[in-house]
Amino acid sequence: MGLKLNDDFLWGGAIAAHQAEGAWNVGGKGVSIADILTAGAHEKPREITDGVIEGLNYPNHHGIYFYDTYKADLALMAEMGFKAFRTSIAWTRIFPNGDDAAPNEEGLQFYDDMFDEMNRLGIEPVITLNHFEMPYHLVTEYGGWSDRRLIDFFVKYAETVFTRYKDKVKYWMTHNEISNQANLTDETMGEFMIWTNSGLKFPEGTPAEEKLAAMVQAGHYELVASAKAVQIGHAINPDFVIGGMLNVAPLYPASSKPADMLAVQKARQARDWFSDVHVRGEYPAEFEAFAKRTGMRPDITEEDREALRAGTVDYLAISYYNSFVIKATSDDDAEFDNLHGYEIVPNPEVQVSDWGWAIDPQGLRYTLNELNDLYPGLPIMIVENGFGAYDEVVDGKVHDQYRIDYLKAHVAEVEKAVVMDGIPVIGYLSWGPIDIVSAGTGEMSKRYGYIYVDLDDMGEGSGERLRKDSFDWYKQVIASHGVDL
Ligand code: P53
Repeated sequence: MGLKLNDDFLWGGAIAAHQAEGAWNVGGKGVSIADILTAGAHEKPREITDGVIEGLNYPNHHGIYFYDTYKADLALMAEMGFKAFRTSIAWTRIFPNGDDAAPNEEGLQFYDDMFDEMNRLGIEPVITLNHFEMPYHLVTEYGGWSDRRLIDFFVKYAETVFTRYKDKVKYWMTHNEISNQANLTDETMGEFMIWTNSGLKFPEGTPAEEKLAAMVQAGHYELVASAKAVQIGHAINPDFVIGGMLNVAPLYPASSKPADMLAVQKARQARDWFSDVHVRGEYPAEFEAFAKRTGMRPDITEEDREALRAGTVDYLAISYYNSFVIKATSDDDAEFDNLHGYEIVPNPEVQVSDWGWAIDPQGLRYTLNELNDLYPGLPIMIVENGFGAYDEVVDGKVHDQYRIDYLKAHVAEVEKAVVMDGIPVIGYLSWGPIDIVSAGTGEMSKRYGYIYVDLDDMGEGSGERLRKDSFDWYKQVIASHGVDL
């Protein structure tokens, strides 16, 4: 038995344009930074190629053909009773190069039709402006978000779509998982994260300090762009609800050693400045001290700071998948900073998925409480959570009890956070309600869906959709307002 949530709670699911739509060069769309990512696998990073190279496997070129199938797919979401559906606008359908003088009407029309369809089905659109899919041209011509001019390109794009869809979309978020790039030294995923967030790719052997300074600069421009978009959005429609979006994961100390606890705090601060700026419009003192101490000297003007203060977000959108354990590599606390003094170690207390992601439902309740401690009363929407797993089709059925188990345990913790802890969570959108291309690995076989899509890692298959066992489970959860888990 779960705890009942209010009728207006936004149950649903979430995807991103580049992982689903395909049609990468159709309808006037330009090349995005996702279009030049090859397929990888667990612990085999996706390759970032110089442009599209013939003969390589680029899974985002086809996605699940959502560009052509969205009506039928949305009908399946409606069948599950979805109240809300999150997707992104592919920036490159609107401004194919990012610096174009005028938007591409065919791209604008495509989302007009899609949002009309959602509204017709009674499904609230929740829209991400920038989900790992900025125009590749902005990388080749400007060096991605290392260039201040990106602020204006993004703001123009945001203003264009806010104006166009002002009566069709109410819930927005600016940059997907903006703080991922703080993990830029991660051996397997670091390169991916700074690429997808900022369009930055460093030559082999670039010192970590240099990468960190570039990330801070890019992150700052992204935050200013977000804040300006928030302000413009509210001017276009005061009813808009515009959020920042972050991946959140609890960090646990490896032991009760004080150095481990301090290391946890430092690891958290290495990411939390993004949400602090989104929510409070100010850099935290710790960040300012760090920038000064390292001699980083980011380009942050007084005018930027004013923009940040004036464009704070209405809510936080979060993704939650897993938790991590942090171990101090030194007892000397003077060494702790964003790059030094700690490492991530396995957690012997929890199980992991086939991709090594820790399964930690209680960590979700912990995280929701922690966020509310940091930003009291700020609405939180969970816009990603789910279990990437291999599925097997037997006689046209997928018995995905493992996925139901994961989701059931996580939803139960969300309900406790809302009902017992009083945390203002306004929605739960699970990730990939229909199977899509994995962002991290480019695989099709890392599946999150309630709906199975018959396509494999090479893009082969009929594309047919099948309801998994979890489809009926989620339908019953939504219908019972979270009681029948
Ligand atoms: P996949 C980790 C690695 C890559 C992307 O991830 C990630 C994360 C989690 O922080 O972010 C989100 O597909 C992202 C989605 C993505 C989802 O996690 O690698 O917003 O685009 O698909 C799941 O299993």
